[in-house]
Amino acid sequence: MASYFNEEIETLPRVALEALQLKRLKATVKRVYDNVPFYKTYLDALQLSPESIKSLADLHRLPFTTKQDMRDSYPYALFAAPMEEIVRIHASSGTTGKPTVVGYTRTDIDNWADLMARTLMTAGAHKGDIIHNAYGYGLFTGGLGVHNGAERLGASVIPISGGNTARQLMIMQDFGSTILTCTPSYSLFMAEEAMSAGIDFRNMKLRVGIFGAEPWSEAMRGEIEEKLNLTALDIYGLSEIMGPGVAQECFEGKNGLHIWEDHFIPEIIDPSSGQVLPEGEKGELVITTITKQGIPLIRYRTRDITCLTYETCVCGRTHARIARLSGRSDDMLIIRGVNVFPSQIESILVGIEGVEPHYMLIVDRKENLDTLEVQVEVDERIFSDEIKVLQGLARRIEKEIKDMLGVTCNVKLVEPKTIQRSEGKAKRVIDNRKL
Ligand code: DLL
Repeated sequence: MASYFNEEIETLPRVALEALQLKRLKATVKRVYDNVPFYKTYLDALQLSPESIKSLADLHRLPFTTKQDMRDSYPYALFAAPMEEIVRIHASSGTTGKPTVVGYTRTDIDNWADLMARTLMTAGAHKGDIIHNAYGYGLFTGGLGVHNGAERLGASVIPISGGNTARQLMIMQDFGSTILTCTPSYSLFMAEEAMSAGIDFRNMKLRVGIFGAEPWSEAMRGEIEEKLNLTALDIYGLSEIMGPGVAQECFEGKNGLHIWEDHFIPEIIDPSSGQVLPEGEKGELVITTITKQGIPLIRYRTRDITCLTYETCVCGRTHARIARLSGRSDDMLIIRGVNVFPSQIESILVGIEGVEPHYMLIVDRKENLDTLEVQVEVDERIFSDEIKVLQGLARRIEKEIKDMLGVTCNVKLVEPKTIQRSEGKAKRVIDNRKL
């Protein structure tokens, strides 16, 4: 039998769950209509008012919200609460140099902690667990999101954040960590480092790993479970909607991630037509938040590809499940946990003298760490310069990319006209990672 953080809500019969969703959806539409000019304009143009929401099916009549809308509203224009009520701000990569900004009220932070505690328990965590939280702390939602949930649950959390792997391994052993939270690729990197340091995970107390924030596969799950000697579970979330804890795979079922429907309404759409797809069909996940106050979003297009099932689950939870994510409907890459859009790199390159706007991103995974090589064409003049000048330019581009996007890369300058030109959509990315 599963243990629940909030049994009543987690096992709520679907009829009651849907009634709760409708009540909350109505309140959310009213909140954004009254407080966010963007939504008011949109709804007025469609001749929709908060009162036109009479059933959950009416959700489909509402407009989508996109990452572009968030960018156009940078930084605060989509906030539905006055700044006096916003107690936390997080951000993630946008499609240009500017990040996507989200704000949380005290109630939002409280709900998030509850949902993350529920998420951790769904993965089999309980009081007495020692949660080794190696998600990054900072503007990224991973670190603080998991942290608050662990405290809310009453577990002991180690706020180790990312990096310094040798120290991570020492602490994990000495402190008796029982649960590991980090990106799946970082867990494999830890395994590698442990191996070379002669550390055996079989002598550790880790039982469960809660891995997400980037795509991974069943094959990777197998490898992680074997190398780290634990049960590896999938966690999903995105900062626009809240952060980690939007959906979580349960320990008992280990087959799809429960999406917390008392706070979020999921839909799957055809990414090109926008049509809602039936249960079980693969498409883009769209999420409407129904309890958020700081920045409620109506039909947010996540760009993540998955499918939904409402089938009952062995764990007893009634909330729908999404399948492991199988890709994106845009060109966003996740490199060492950092979201990167090719357009962001492009906007950095165009600002640099002597560099042509022709580039190629080559992503790979070496020894379980993502690598990014940026091949950039330089103009004739620069190319005929001495090697020192070229090297200086390459280091400068690497530094600008690191400063702006937070991702380390290796820049390779190439001769003019060597990057393949395209007559249609330019191919900017070669992703050699086999996930
Ligand atoms: O990655 C929040 C998070 C932190 C989730 C810790 C899980 C654990 P963002 O930086 O806004 O937020 O990136 C969100 O990451 O739209 C997906 O494309 C991707 N992503 C998140 N979880 C998974 C997952 C956090 N389990 C974006 N599988 C999302 C595949 C994932 N991709």
